[in-house]
Amino acid sequence: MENVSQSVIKEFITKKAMELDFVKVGFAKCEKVEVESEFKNWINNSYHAEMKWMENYSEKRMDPSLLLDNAKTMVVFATNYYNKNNKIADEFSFARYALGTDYHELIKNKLNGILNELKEKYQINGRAFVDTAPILERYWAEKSGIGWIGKNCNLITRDYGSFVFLSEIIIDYDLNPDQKHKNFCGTCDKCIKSCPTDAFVKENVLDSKKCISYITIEKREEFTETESKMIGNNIYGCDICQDVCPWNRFAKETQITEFQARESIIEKSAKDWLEIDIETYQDTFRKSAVKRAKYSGLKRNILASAKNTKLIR
Ligand code: B12
Ligand code: SF4
Ligand code: SF4
Repeated sequence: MENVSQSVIKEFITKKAMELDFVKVGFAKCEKVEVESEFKNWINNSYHAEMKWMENYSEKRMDPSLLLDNAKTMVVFATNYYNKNNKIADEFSFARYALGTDYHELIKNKLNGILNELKEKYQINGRAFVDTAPILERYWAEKSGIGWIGKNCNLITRDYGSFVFLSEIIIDYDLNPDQKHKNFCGTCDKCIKSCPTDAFVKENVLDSKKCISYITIEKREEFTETESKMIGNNIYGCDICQDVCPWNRFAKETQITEFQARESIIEKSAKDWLEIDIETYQDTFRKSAVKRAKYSGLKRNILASAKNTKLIR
């Protein structure tokens, strides 16, 4: 490739991303992370609970340049998934990110589209990642200037708040890095104070064992008595530490139809949820991230929530 400046490639990627409904793009040098000790402490304190997979590929997580030959640049993308209404059947709460279609494949296809054009037009090679790779996505989003890591651990953007998915491409081409984002939490600590289970060990550090999101999505076995009570009325995931964040006043309803709340989810009554059978579960959650909790997991969550809200004894 000759005579193509870095800014042309950056502009090309950014323009493509906007056409594909991403709301933010940022660029960082792909190299070792600067938070190795924070991450290792998190694992050593077992704050990852039973998510044993968080212990794997440590070398790559600490240095994502090992994920691609001749890796040079980490490009980070944010996708707005905000849905205003997450009160289902009035009695229960559901994490907004799971009200629509599973984001993994949808976003990866878009990133692969960008990569194909980069290869064709500029002979640039790369790999796309969404959520599941050993990449500290929030760290890279902050470093590439998309937003900052709030005290609630979430990546917050100034224009859209924190209800954004993160994803990346790593490419074998040097591009000017953007500046790390400034932190705008200030003296606020609403998220820390509002967490119903006291899951924050301190600012920026979450003990997954106490987090409703972990308990309702990742935990495989039956609940202990304490866990049953901890989940309150949250039947899948938890948005509380984001709902209280003042920056989420800037959240805007997503324009991506696939991420809008499915009617089959928001229109079910409390009775429908309590009586949900495996066929209805499969119909309602076809191509949905909720499949991660499996039918038995969701049913377990519904029963515990229904007891907490006194719908059943
Ligand atoms: C494991 C995981 C979880 C676990 C653990 C969460 C956690 N806080 O780590 C559980 C199951 C609990 C979880 C819950 C949720 N998750 Co999750 N999860 C992940 C996953 C797969 C890995 C995260 C990770 O590496 N954690 C390890 C910790 C140590 O890393 P970290 O939180 O990023 O912390 C770093 C920084 O905070 C920094 N740091 C540490 N200490 C300090 C101190 C200071 C002062 C500073 C500045 C920095 C700093 O160093 C740490 C290591 O780099 C990512 C995808 C990915 N590959 O990154 C999605 C991801 C983080 N999850 C996501 C979502 C949407 C959620 C939920 C909102 C879902 C829900 N509604 O129920 C909740 C939010 C809970 C919360 N408050 O964090 C999104 C977040 C998008 C965003 N805007 O931030 C991600 C990025 C997935 C995606 N591709 O979009 N998740
Ligand atoms: S997701 Fe819910 S339980 Fe987890 S830290 Fe935030 S408020 Fe607490
Ligand atoms: S609630 Fe306050 S402290 Fe927490 S993430 Fe939002 S701005 Fe930061």
